Amino acid sequence: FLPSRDGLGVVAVGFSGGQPKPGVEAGPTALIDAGLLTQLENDLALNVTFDGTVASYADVYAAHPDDPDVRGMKRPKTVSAVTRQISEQVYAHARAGRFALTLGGDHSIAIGTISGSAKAVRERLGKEIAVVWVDAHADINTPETSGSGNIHGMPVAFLTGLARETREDVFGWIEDSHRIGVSKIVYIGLRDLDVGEKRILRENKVKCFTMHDIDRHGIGAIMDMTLEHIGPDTPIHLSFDVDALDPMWAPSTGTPVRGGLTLREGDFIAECVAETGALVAMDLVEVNPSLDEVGAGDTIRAGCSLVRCALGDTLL
Ligand code: B3U
Ligand code: MN
Ligand code: MN
Repeated sequence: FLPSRDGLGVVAVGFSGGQPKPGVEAGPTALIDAGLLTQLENDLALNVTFDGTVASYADVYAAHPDDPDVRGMKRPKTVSAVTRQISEQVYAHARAGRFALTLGGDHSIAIGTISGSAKAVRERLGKEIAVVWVDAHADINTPETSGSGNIHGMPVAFLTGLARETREDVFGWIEDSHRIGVSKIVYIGLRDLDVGEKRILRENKVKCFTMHDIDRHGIGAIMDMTLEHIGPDTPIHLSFDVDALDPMWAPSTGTPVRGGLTLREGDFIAECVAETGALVAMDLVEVNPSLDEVGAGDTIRAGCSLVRCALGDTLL
């Protein structure tokens, strides 16, 4: 089984509304200006489909001038409308057999990317995707467990159905075909979890490899266990939050947490999922070049490296 790949579709999401810090909307432009797409086209000979626009969602913001909290969620209608749009874009790429690469933006956008790939892969290959979520955080708060109300801390809850809403304009558009089972997620790099999130992860027996596990077993064994849990013949969506890397390598991100992955460990994770031949989509999120301007170049270079590795650049 190999999900035959017919080129690469790029979605550039200049969106920061899932969290309070401005600047992360400039992530995609910074990555593209650093030459990421040229590298993929020239060095990896990928056939890139990209409309050349970094969406700013001015129309969505204008349509929701005041976007009052719903169940404590901040900017719920804006985030819902943006992620719904992304879901359709990723779906279109994946349905056509293209690898869907989404450049963020904050991690709330994974509500769109993963729902889009889950639906497309169900239709195209008759399979449920697995998700490798690489992050310092689990982003699995429900609106009720979240202390911050920031939706970038909730995408996994909405994608698994642990959080649900009936209002169509507040994520009620998410259908069963968009969802993934909790057993299909593997976390790598966790080190900053809320109390409610720990309970959710335990109660649902979610596969988690924390920094402690990486220290104990080494990243090689962790990747063996990750791919063993996922099993063969399973299309994989890699959602990579750059804050999984230690701030030494990626300081320009909204919520850096010390004690993270080295650059090599991050690249190795991407290389191992690429090696399976089953990777169908990747998100790279939370690159915020306006935070720690001294380290922005390092952060962007690290982001470009992770994407190249996930697309097979470092495999012989
Ligand atoms: N768990 C916290 C903090 C957080 C989650 N994701 C990031 N930060 N980047 C929350 O707000 O839900
Ligand atoms: Mn995240
Ligand atoms: Mn994070």
